[in-house]
Order: sequence, then C-alpha cells, then structure tokens
Amino acid sequence: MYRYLLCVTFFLSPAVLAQAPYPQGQIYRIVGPVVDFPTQAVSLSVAVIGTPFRLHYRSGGGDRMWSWSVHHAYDPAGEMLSLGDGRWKSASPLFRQWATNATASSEYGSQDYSAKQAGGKPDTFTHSDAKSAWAPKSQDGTTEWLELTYERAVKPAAINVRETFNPGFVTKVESYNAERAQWFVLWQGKDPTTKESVVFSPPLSKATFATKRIRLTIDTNVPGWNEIDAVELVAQSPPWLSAGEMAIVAPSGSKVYVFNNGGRHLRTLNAFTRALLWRFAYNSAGALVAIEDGFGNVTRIERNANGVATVVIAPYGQRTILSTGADGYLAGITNPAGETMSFT
Ligand SMILES: [Ca+2]
Ligand SMILES: [Ca+2]
Repeated sequence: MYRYLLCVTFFLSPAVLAQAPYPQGQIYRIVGPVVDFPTQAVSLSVAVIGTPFRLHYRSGGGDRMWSWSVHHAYDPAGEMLSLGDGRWKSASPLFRQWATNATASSEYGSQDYSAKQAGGKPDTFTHSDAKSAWAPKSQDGTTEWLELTYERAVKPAAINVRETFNPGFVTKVESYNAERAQWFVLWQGKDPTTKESVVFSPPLSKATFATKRIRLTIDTNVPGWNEIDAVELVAQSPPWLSAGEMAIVAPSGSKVYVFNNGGRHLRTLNAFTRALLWRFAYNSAGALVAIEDGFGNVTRIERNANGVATVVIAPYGQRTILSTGADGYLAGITNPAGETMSFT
C-alpha cells in the first residue's frame, strides 16, 4: 500500500484541485489520498462533478472498491450496515425481531443445544450439529414444540425459521392470542426446507391480532438431529415497504434505507416524510449502474466487461472518467474539463 501512496503524482496543482470550477458551478475537490493505518488501506474521496455526492475509493486488505456516499449495503445474517466508506455498524431492521426468549418440550442440554439457543440473532452459519442451535432430547421418533417470545406484539407477516441441521421438520406454526387465551394456526403442512435453503418461511394465514408468542411443532422423524438456530418474526409492513424488503434507520435517524432481502440497497427515504431521496439501479451482475434522486435526476455509472466502474455520467451529461491500471488499482481520474489526476 505504501508503494501506491508514495507514488501518487498530482498533475494538477493543489490549488487547482481545491478550487477548479466546473459546469454546474460546484467545486471539484479531491480529498486524500489518506492511509487508514489500522488496515493499511489507501482511501480517496472524490466529489463527483454534476452530482451532489462523493465517491470513495479504497484499496487495501485485498479490497479495491468504489463506493458512493449515498449508497449502502446490509448484511442480513450479521445485521451489519455498511456506512459506504469501509466501516460497518450493527443495525436491526424495522418491523423484524429475533426472539428474546425460547422454551421447548425438551432440550438436549441445559446450555449447549438448549431452547435458549434458538433465541437472539443467528449465530450458526453452516449446516452442522452446533451447540449454538436448539436440539430436542431425542434424535428421532418424537413430536416436539418450541415456543418463542418477542419484545413487541405485532401482526405476523412472516416467520423465518433457521433450520441449521437436518431441516424439513416443522409441521405447524401458531401464534398466541392473549385476549382469547388460545393458539391460532398460522400454517400447517409439509416443510420443504433443505440444507441449501436453510430458512423456512411458510405462507401464513392472515392473523387479525397482534402477538408476541410463536409456537413451532416439530416432527423429529426427519433423519438425524433436527436443530433450529434462530426464529425471526416479521410484522405486517407499512405501504411504503414491499414484501421481500427490509428497512434500516440511518445512524443519523433522518433517513431510512430500504434493502432487498439479500442486502442490496434499493432506495433511501426521508425518515419523517417517507419522500424518496435516492433510488438505485443495478446490472444483471448486481453492480450499481444508476442513482436517481427524488426529482428524477439520474447519475449513471458505466462499467467494463469485468464490472469495474469506468465512467460516471452526471444528470446533465458531465463525464468523470475513472481508469484502472493492469494491476487493478486506480490509475487516474479525469474530470469533465479534461483535467487528469494520475496515480502511477
Ligand atoms: Ca430426527
Ligand atoms: Ca442460535
């Protein structure tokens, strides 16, 4: 990384870099490069001409990536939000909860493999016999139940059961109606979960009451030990959130990021008005290719055959060219006025 840093050559004087005007009357500034000492990463932040956002470039730790100041990612398994500059922060989706407590008809151990191992966030990430998941006392031949308690009572839209060992064993899902003191069947049938699909999300009958207790019935006759890592309760969503989407409040509290279930950033909304601030488009490989603002202005990102960003085209046509060397590192940036900052 030091080789890269020390060989940076500015073709423009620092004064020009700091003040060069461009067609939209904004200031073209390149900040950095700077070295992030803990990771030895080189990072560079560029205000992209004709757009209101910054582009971050990072190389280090085997990682060479561009990111946009308005663009985020979400890791649903670890519940971590990418802040867009290489840092990650713990963040839980709105309208979704992991169980705060769990009890069962039986458990293989009082700590390891106990019912409480099915509470909390996922912590079992491979198909395996894991002490961080609940296992009933018997390997086969019994009918068992697992009851989960959640912090907030909601009308369930989905129940996501992480079956992390010998899956396909859930036969019934129920929710507890506290007012009537009775269980309501949300789903009953054949569980199609495989060790590849892991998560069982049965189609639910529409509950008209809110609940904070969910009960699963399990048939241990599916061969081998049958284990559950965690169970997520998803509430019925507001109109601005579609099925298969999740919402995360920005650390500042002023914005809401909407992601698909895979953690791809779909749009950003004003947290108070729900007005659209940004909408993101992707190519078939899943790489970001366009950013649209709330007024319909579109910034496009062109990519080469390897998916590397090569040009950023602002809504009024200004082109910022990004060139990459044969070694895969950033080689230069050319602004719409034809001025180049090179890294050799
Ligand atoms: Ca079994
Ligand atoms: Ca677990």
